[in-house]
Amino acid sequence: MELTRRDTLKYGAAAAALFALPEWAVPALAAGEVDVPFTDYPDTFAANPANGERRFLDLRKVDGLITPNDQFFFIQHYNRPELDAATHKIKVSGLVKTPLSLSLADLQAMPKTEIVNGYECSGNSPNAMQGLSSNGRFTGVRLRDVLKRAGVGDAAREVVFFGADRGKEDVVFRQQTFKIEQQFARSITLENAQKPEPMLVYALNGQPLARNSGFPVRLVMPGWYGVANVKWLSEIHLQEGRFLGNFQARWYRTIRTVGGNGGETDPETQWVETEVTHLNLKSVIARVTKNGSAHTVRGWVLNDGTPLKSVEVKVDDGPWKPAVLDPANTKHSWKLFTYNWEGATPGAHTLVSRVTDVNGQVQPTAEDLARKKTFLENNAQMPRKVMIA
Ligand SMILES: Nc1nc2c(c(=O)[nH]1)N[C@H]1C(S)=C(S)[C@@H](COP(=O)(O)O)O[C@H]1N2
Ligand SMILES: [Mo]
Repeated sequence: MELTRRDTLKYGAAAAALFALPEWAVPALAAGEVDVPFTDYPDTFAANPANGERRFLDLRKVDGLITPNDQFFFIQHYNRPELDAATHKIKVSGLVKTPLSLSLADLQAMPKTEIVNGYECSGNSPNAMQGLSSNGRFTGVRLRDVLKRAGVGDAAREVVFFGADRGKEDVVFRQQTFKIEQQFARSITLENAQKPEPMLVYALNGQPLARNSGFPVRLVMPGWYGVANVKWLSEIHLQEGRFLGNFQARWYRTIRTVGGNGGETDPETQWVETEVTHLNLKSVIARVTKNGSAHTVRGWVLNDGTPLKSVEVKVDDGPWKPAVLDPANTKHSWKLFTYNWEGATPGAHTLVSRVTDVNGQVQPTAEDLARKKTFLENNAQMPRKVMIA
C-alpha cells in the first residue's frame, strides 16, 4: 500500500508507521538462503494431481502473506461448472420483500469491499501435507448489502446458498435410500449473514475468480472452514426453518465422545455431533531454510479471528520457544510466523509448532483429539521432519 504525504497528515504518524511496513516481513528467500529439505513428504505428493480436479498448496513454496492465484488450492464435490458471466444470474429468493436476480455487473456496481482472508478445507490434515489451505485478497460486496437491497422478510431466520454445481446423493430415510440429484448448498443463520464480514466475492488478488475458485461469484465467510465458501453461487434463499441439505446437516459434521471414559459401554460417555463452522486454532510449519549457519523456521496459523497470544516451536526434545508473528498479518488472514532456530546441527530433526490464543485455547496434540472419531476439523499439532546436511 502506498501512503502519500497527504495520507500521512490525515491519518497521523502512527498510521504512517503501520502502512510503511513491508507488504510482508516473511520475504522471498534472501541471497544465499536455501531450503532445508523435509523428509516427511510422501513420494506421491503432487500439488496438481493428474486428473486436474483439485490443487494442493505446496507449503514449501509459501514466501509471503498472499498465495498466488496459480497456487491457490481448490477442491469441490461435483463438477466445476463453466458459467457465462454475461448471462449468469444470482437469484435472491424466499422470504424477501423484493426477489432479485443479480448479474456480475450488478454486483460490481455496488459498493466494493476487500478482505485478506485465509482458510482451509475442514478435511485438511497431515495426509494432505496441509495443502488444502491458502490466503488471498478477496474483492466483492458485503452480503448484508445484498440482503438489504432485497429486504429481509420478518419470518426469515436462515440463509441458504446454492452453487450451480450438482450431483447425486444418497438421502437416507429409515430403511429407504433415495438417490437424489441436488445442487451443492450450505446455509448460515440470518444473524451470521448480517455480520459485516460475509462477502459475495468476484475477484481474488485483483483477478476475476478462476473457474476453479467459483467464477463468477462465490460466498466468502471469513473465519470459517472452506466448505462455507460456496462457489459458482446461483441462489441465495431466505427461509424460516433450518436447512437440512447433505453438505450442511450430514456430510460436514464432527462426531466425538465427551464425558465418562469414552468407552462405548460407559453410560457416562456421550456421543456429540456438531456442524463444521468456524476454523479451529491451528499452526503448521511450512518451510525451513538455511543461510550459512543460520536456520529459519516459517509457518502459518489459521483460526476464527480471535487474537493470538503466542506461537511456539519445539525442536526435537527441546523446550517450547517463542516464534515471532508477522506484522503484515490481519484479523482474518492466515498468520505467518518465523522462528530463528539457533544451534541447528547436521542430521535428522523433528520440529513442531503450537499456537495459543488470548482466550487461553491451545492447539491440541493428535493425542488430545483421540475422542474426535471423524477426520474433519483435524487441527492437531503436526510434527515435521527435516534433514540438515
Ligand atoms: N459450489 C460449491 N462450492 C464449494 C464446494 C463445492 O463442492 N461446491 N466445496 C467447498 C469446500 S468443501 C471447500 S474446502 C472450498 C474450497 O474452496 P477453494 O476451492 O476455492 O479453495 O469450497 C467450498 N465451496
Ligand atoms: Mo472442504
